[in-house]
This record gives sequence, structure tokens and C-alpha cells, in this order.
Amino acid sequence: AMSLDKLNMCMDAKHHKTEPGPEGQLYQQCSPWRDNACCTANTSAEAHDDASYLYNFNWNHCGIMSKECKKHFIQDTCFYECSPHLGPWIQPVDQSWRKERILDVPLCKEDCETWWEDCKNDYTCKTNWHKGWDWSSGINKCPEGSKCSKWTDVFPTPKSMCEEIWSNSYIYTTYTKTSGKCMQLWFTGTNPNKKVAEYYLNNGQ
Ligand code: FOL
Repeated sequence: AMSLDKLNMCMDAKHHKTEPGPEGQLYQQCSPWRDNACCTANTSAEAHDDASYLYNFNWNHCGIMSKECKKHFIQDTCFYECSPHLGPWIQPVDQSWRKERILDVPLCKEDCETWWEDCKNDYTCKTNWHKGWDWSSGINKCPEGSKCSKWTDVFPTPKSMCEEIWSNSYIYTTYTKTSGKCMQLWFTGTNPNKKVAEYYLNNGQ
């Protein structure tokens, strides 16, 4: 059925379920979404693997990504694949691999800042990780003419990283986790993001 419930829905993308629901067991970092999720248990496990079948995405495109940095990309994958409360930010998109995307999801300051802090000694060759890779080997490699640079040279600030890396999926905010006005990648217990989605649905952007 067409989704009328913007507070409880899944985007029409590569691996999302058609409707959110309980999963019983979700893997490790995705487990907070187990009571109501847009990801399957299988997707939640794949979210933890390098170059997994989800997108064949190679985190280690400029040397091995540190485990401190990688845990944030795993959490981002869980959030992206599992969140049932992204309705206010779901937009149609004309891409081969998905029909809908998220745009300008207001991310809590702490989640963006700890992500950037934990990655700042890593290396990358691109600001936008959605486009322009060399896929000739089956996994993404840095395109010809690009070079691996220090994270902080590619992303000078947490804001630049959070906004640019996934084509503006996120907007950096100065709201903290207790504000009720930003979405959390990291949480335990009841999903705090439902109330945030409700807030933005009632108050526009
Ligand atoms: N996390 C968040 N927060 N938002 C997202 O949109 C998101 N998307 C992915 C993973 N985590 C996310 C999916 N990542 C390609 C690259 C990355 C990717 C999915 C697909 C890819 O195939 N890129 C091609 C262009 C494909 C096309 O646009 O047709 C390339 O040129 O590299």
C-alpha cells in the first residue's frame, strides 16, 4: 500500500523492506532498531562487512580504514538501512539503484563531531562517496587523477564531512541529542528519532 504514514515508513531504495516492522534479531550495531526496522536481519549483518553485497562499497580505498572510523560508517549504514522514521526527508530520485533517497536529515552535533574526530587520521580521495568511483574491479577504487589525502584536507570540518559525503543526506546542526530537534545515529532503548520526525512533520523544515 502507498505509505501515508510519514512517521513510520521505509524509503523505496535498494535493500529496504516495503513496510517497517519488528525483526527480533538485528546484528550488533543495528540491534537498537530491532523493535521496528526497515532492514532485514540479513541486511543488518551485511552492514558490518567490508565490501558487502549491499553496495560492494570499499571503505579501504586509501589504505585500511581505522576501526574507530569504520564503526561510524557501520552505524550510518544501520541508520540508513533500518530507520523507520525518515519520512519527512524522503525524496524521489532518478537513480538506477534506488527510487527514493533522504535529503537534509538534521543530524545531532555530537554524532557528526565524534564521527569526524574518529576518522580524522584516516585518508580518502573523494568528498562525495556516492559518485565518480572506478568500479572496473567490482569494488570502488579511487578514480584516475584523484589522490589519497588526509581526511582533514578533504573534509576540513565535521559539517563538511556529514553534508558532503552522502550528497546531502545529512545537514549538520548545532542541536544536541537532548534537544528533540535532531536525529541520532547512536542510541539505546526506545528510538528517540520518532519524536524528532514528528517535530519536523508538524513544524515544516
Ligand atoms: N548513508 C546515508 N546516510 N545516505 C545515503 O544515501 C547512503 N547511501 C549509501 C550508503 N550509505 C548511505 C549507498 N552508497 C554507489 C556508491 C555508493 C553507494 C551506492 C552506490 C555507486 O554505484 N556509485 C556510482 C554511481 C551510481 C549512480 O548514481 O548511478 C559511482 O559513480 O561511483
